[in-house]
Amino acid sequence: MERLLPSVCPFDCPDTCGLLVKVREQRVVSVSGDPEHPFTRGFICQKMRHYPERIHSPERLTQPLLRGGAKGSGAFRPIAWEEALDIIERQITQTVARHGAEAILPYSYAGHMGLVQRQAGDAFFHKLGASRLERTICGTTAGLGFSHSLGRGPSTDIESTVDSDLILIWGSNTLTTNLHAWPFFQEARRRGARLVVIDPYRNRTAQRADQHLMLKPGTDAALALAMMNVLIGEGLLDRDFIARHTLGFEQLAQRAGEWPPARAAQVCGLEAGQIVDLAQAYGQARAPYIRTGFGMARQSRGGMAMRAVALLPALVGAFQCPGGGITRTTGEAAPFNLKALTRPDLAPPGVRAFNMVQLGRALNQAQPPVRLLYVYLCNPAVVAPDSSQVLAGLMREDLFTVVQEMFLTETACLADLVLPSACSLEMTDLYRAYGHYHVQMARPLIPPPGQARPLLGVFQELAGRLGFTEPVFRAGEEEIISWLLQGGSPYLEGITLEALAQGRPLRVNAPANPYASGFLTPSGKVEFYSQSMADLGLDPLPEGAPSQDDEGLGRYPLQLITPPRHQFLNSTFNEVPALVAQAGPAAILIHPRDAAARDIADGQEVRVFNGRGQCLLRARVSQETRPGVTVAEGLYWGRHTPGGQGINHLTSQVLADLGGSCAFHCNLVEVAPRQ
Ligand SMILES: Nc1nc2c(c(=O)[nH]1)N[C@H]1C(S)=C(S)[C@@H](COP(=O)(O)OP(=O)(O)OC[C@H]3O[C@@H](n4cnc5c(=O)[nH]c(N)nc54)[C@H](O)[C@@H]3O)O[C@H]1N2
Ligand SMILES: Nc1nc2c(c(=O)[nH]1)N[C@H]1C(S)=C(S)[C@@H](COP(=O)(O)OP(=O)(O)OC[C@H]3O[C@@H](n4cnc5c(=O)[nH]c(N)nc54)[C@H](O)[C@@H]3O)O[C@H]1N2
Ligand SMILES: [Mo]
Repeated sequence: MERLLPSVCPFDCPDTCGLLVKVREQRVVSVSGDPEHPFTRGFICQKMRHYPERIHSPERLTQPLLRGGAKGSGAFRPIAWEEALDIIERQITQTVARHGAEAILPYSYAGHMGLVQRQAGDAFFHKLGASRLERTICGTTAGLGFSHSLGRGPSTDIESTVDSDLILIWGSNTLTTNLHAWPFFQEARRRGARLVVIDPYRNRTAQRADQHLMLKPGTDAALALAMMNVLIGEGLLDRDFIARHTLGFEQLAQRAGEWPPARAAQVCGLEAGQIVDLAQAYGQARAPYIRTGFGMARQSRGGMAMRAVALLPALVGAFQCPGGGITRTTGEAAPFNLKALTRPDLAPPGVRAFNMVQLGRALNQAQPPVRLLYVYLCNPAVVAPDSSQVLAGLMREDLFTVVQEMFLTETACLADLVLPSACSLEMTDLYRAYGHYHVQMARPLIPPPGQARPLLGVFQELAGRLGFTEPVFRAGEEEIISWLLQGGSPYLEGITLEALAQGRPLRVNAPANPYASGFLTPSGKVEFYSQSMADLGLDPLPEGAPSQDDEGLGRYPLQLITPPRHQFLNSTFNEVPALVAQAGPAAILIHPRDAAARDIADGQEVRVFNGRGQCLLRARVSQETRPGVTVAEGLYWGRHTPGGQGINHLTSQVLADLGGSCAFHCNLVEVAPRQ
């Protein structure tokens, strides 16, 4: 018998799609988009169409595996769960006894976004007194930069952009990373809106835009300041909004005065006229809208870039008009009571913390050393920067590594013990999105294969063995979800367990315009001048100096950005052969001028290198990037590249200016024909 059942896409993407899953005899036959989900609207991405292949893959892990040969040799032997849990329990108790609990480090991110399973280990590691992990790898720089200007909380609803007349997609590749926003932007275009992409290369979205401004990476703050210069100089301002809702306009005007378009044009690699045109269009639009991606924030001065861009809507009063505004994330419209699950109160005070971007340092330089690394929902051997450092750390003989995974990823290959995990269609969870306002609960539709288990049960079992007795170590998924709903946020009014249990998407109670009643900054206003930045010793005004890779300055001539490849989700889907084939060989885009200067022909294998490492890639000589800028899309597993080394061999552990994220798109490299 065949059934069509609702579920939710578990991956780290703003769209968090509502799915319809066709199940026949405990196997998933197909996955499609829920036509009744207001944001999914009946279609899904290329990746998720391959989800049945992924979860029923012959490569899926079904048993615990214990290392049977040299570290990294890939030799494992299957063992029973009891034995696996015995080993972990013994490793934990011995490590704590000999070195203290801070010698243990959990390392997890967002392989699965369900709120229960994603956070399932937190209370356990807190109670244990393990070192804390600062989960900064993705959005903290973007988040802080934005909130210093506009405050915390949700930003503009993408569904409202159908009423915009000018859409700027600024450092986001909508057609790859936020696909379901596209129909809303297209609807706006049908009604007359112009769509402009601001991005260092001609990505999929730029190819379909009305205009593409191909700026140099890391120069967005200069561009934003020059736009302000024009808006102020030409009086294209909403003076009433500025007077009532902003702080520090006079100081901002002075700073923007330092950035005439000609100066910014030099920095950004654009024509002054292009900047003037963009500013005038923005100032004259009825309801201008900006979709900021993370791209501009994955730069050494990325927090400042995000802050500068986020100030533009206030100058023209864009928040006042339906369709206008700015979107960074909508996630904060669903402020679930996560602490009930993560229990930060269980952690002893003063425990040391590691920034996850600097895993290489944590494993190689921390004193006292990390002795036990517990990885789940993350693939640091591929996704973390400065891979040679990360891999050297994972190869340490005196490090015991546990990896809870669905596949033998490159991180799992370096583990001592691998635990097989259930996937989203095999467990209960609650999902919120960072690109829309709908929350949804999913229940198991099929059993996990073999002995694979959900994360929550594994951590609870370990907690039981260590004698932890708090209710969080016993509660089931649904009970935990009921705790997450407590917290009294007006946004969650009407979101009950009973309502969620229907399995349908529910819209949170967020206002259509989240800025209608002010801004969640310290002053309650848009802060052109930020006292909290001054208090941190930072420039209180937006500042236009470009980002740069200080480690490579003067040594390597080409900039390298490393955005996602369409067929992969970070490093996920490298385990689906059809998607690897569609993604094609791992490649680097290089401008014809730079290629000619290096005797590089299209299709040739090249060596890309800097002081941090190297990788071998296929050259794609193309005008889709600008002179001086190279682009390597995607997180290919190292084993899917000719040299066995992925792109993060070239990226740096140096933290961005605010919030401690990684400057993944801020690299200097050299490219040479492969000898
Ligand atoms: N298919 C697919 N979808 C995904 C992902 C994936 O891996 N694959 N990843 C998911 C995750 S975890 C996240 S966080 C989001 C990220 O999605 P986005 O918000 O789109 O962020 P990025 O993909 O990092 O970069 C977006 C664009 O920024 C550009 N960029 C790089 N440097 C600069 C700069 O200095 N200035 C400007 N203006 N642009 C710059 C890049 O060229 C790229 O086109 O996507 C999610 N969606
Ligand atoms: N160079 C470069 N590096 C980047 C980026 C970039 O743009 N450029 N993007 C960065 C960003 S934005 C992010 S968010 C990080 C993401 O980094 P990660 O969070 O590590 O992302 P993934 O590689 O998608 O997922 C990690 C693993 O989770 C596993 N997984 C999926 N579902 C489940 C499950 O239900 N149970 C278990 N146990 N495992 C599961 C997958 O098999 C996968 O191996 O990468 C960052 N790395
Ligand atoms: Mo991310």
